[in-house]
Amino acid sequence: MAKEKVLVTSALPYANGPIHLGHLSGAYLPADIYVRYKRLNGDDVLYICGSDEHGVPITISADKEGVSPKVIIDRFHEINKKAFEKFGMSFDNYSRTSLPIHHDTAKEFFLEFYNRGILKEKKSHQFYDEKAKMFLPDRYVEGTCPNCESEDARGDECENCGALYDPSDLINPKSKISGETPVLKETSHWFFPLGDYQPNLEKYVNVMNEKYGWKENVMQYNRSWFKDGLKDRAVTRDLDWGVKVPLDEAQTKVIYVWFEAVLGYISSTKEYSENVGEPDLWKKYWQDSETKYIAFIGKDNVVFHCIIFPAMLMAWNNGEQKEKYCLPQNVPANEFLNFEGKKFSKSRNWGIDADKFLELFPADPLRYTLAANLPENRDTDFYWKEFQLRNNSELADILGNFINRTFTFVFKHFEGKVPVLGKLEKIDEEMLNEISEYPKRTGDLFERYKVKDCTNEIMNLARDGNKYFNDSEPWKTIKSNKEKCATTLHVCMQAIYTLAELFSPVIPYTSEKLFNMLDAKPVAWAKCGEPQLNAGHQMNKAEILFPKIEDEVIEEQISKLNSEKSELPKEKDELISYDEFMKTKLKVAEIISAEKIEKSKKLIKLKVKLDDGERQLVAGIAEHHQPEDLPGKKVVIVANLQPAKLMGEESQGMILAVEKKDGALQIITVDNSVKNGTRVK
Ligand code: B3M
Ligand code: ZN
Repeated sequence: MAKEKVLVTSALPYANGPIHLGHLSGAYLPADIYVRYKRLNGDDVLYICGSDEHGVPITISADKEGVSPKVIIDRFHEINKKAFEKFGMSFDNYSRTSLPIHHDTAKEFFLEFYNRGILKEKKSHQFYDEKAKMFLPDRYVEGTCPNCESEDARGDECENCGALYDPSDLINPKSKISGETPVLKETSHWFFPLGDYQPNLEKYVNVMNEKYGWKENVMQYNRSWFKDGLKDRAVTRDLDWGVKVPLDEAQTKVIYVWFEAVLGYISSTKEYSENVGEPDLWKKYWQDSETKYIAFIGKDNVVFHCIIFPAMLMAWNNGEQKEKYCLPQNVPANEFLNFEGKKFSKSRNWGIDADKFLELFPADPLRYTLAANLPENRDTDFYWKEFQLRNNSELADILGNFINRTFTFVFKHFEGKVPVLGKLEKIDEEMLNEISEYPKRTGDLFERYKVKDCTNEIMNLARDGNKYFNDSEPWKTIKSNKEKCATTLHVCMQAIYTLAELFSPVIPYTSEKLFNMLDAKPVAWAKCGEPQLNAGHQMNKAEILFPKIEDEVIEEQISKLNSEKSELPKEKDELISYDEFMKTKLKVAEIISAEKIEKSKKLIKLKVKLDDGERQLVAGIAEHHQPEDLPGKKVVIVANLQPAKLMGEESQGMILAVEKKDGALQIITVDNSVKNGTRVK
C-alpha cells in the first residue's frame, strides 16, 4: 500500500481530574496502538492531543476547592501528561488550550465566521444569579426535572430519566453558586447555523461511511441527530473563564468550550510545528487533501467530532481563502469501559486513576489487558481478577513461556546463537508459513481499527509457537537429531522476532526489551514475518518479561475498593399504618408492548393491560431491559399515581423495579397465572 500521510487525534481530556482506565480504553490506547502500527508500517504519522482547559467542568472543580481555574488546570495538565507518558502514549505533541496559540486559533475561526455573517446574534433569556452577579451556565442550575420530577436534576439533562431540556424548564430552579433562585435575564449570544449544514453533513457522513466503513454505533448517533434536525448552536457563553469573544460588545463573554476545544487539535499541531522549527508544517497535515485524518474519541463526543467540527471546517472551507482544512476520514468512537461491573464514578470512589494504577503495576500488562477487551462495539468491563489472569495466564504463561523456553534451549545447546536452519519438515514449513502471513492479517485488522481482535490474534501466534515447540520435541531431538533440533529453534527464533514487532504497538516496553534480547531492530511491518535472524546471530541474555501478579496483591485491590466505596447514608425506615399503605394501589399488569423513546438513554414506553383496560407507562429501564424482552411479562405497577409527562409521553403509573448489586435495574415480575389487575396486599 502506498505510504499514507496520517493525522491522528485523541479527544482532549478536561484538565479537571485524573485520567482513569475508562478514558484510556476510549480515545487513547486504541489511537496509540494504531499510531505505533502506522509508524512501523512506514506511514507519515502525526499524533496530536492536549488538555482541554476551559469549560464548566473546570470552573465547577475550581469552585469546589475555592481556587482559580488556573490552579486546577495546571495541576491536572501535569498529572495527566505524566500518566500518559508512563502509560506509553506516543503523542507527537500534548498541548493545552489555555495557551495563546490556541486562543488565537479559536478567535481566528470565530472572526472568520462572524465577519462572513455566518454567525447569527440572537437574544435569549438565561438564568442570572443576582447574588453571585453572574449568568449561570446550564450545569450551574439545578431543580426538579420537568419530566420525571426527580430532585436535583441538572440544568440541561436529567440523569434520572435522560430528558434533555432548557434550564428554564426546570421546576423550582436554584443556582448552584449561591443557592438562590435565579432570575431570567436577557442576554445575547452568537449562534452557528448548524442546520444550514445538515444536507452537506449527511452527505459527508454517508460518503465516509461507504468509503471507509464508519462504526455502526457512530452511524446510529449521527442518524438520530440528523433525524431530529440539526439546530442552531450558541457558540458564546456569559462566562469569564475561557477564550474571550473577540468583539468589543462581548467583553463579558467567552467562546463556548466545545466550539474552541475541537480547534485545539489544530493549535496543538501549530505548536508542534513551532517546536520542531517548521512553523508551517501543520499546514502539510491540516491543509492537504491527501491527509488521512482519524479522530479517536469516546461515544459521548460523537456529535462534536462527526457533525459540529466538520460543519465548522466546511464553513471555513466555503470561504474565499485558498487553504482548505481536511475533515475526519474516520471517527472510530469506542463505547465505555466499566469497572468491576459498574460505571466509573469519582463521587462513589469507584474506579482507579491511571497514575495510581501505574504506581502499582507496569504499563504493558495494563495495555494488553485493556487492548484485549476494548469496548469497541459495546460497553465492556475491567475486573482485577481478569487483569491478573491476562498477565499470568497469557502474557507470562503463553508469550513469556514461549520466549523463555526457546532462549533457554538456545543458550544451553547453541551458545545463545541462532541455530542453523536444516531440512524442513511439514511442521516447520507450516509454522514458517503461518509466521509469514501474520503481518498482513494483523495489519488489515489495525487498518480497520479492530484493535481488540488484532491483539487477540497476535497472542494466537504465541499459542501456535508453543504448540510447534511441543510438537517438535526439541528436548528429544537434541539427543537424537541435533540438526532437527536446530531447525526447530531457528523457526522459534523467527516467530519470536515477529512477535516482538507485532506486539510492539500493544506492549511497547516489552517489545523493546525483546528486541534487546534478540540484539535486533524492527523492520517494516510488512517484512516482519520474513526470516530476519541469520544463523549464528548472537542473542543477549533473556530477562523475565512478565513477573506473575500474586493473589494477595489483587485481593488487596478488591478489598480496598469495597471498603473505600463511599457508603450512602442509610435511609431511616419511617413506620406507616396498614391503611396508609393501602392508599397506594399496587396492581399486577401484563406488558402488551414496549419501545424505546427516541433521544432518551433511559426511557421505554410500555403498554400494559389491567382488569380495567390498557394504559401507557414510561419507565427508566432502557439501560437494563431490551424492549423486545418485555411483552408478556406480568409486572407490578403503582396504579393510582398521578399521570406525568416524560419526554412528551404520558405515564399513567409506575412500574416497580429493584436495583441489583451491580447497579442494574430489574423489574419485579409475578407468575403468569396471576390475573391482571390483582392487587398486591
Ligand atoms: N474535553 C470532553 C471529554 O473530555 C472534551 C473532549 C474535547 S475533544 C476536542 O470527554
Ligand atoms: Zn427526569
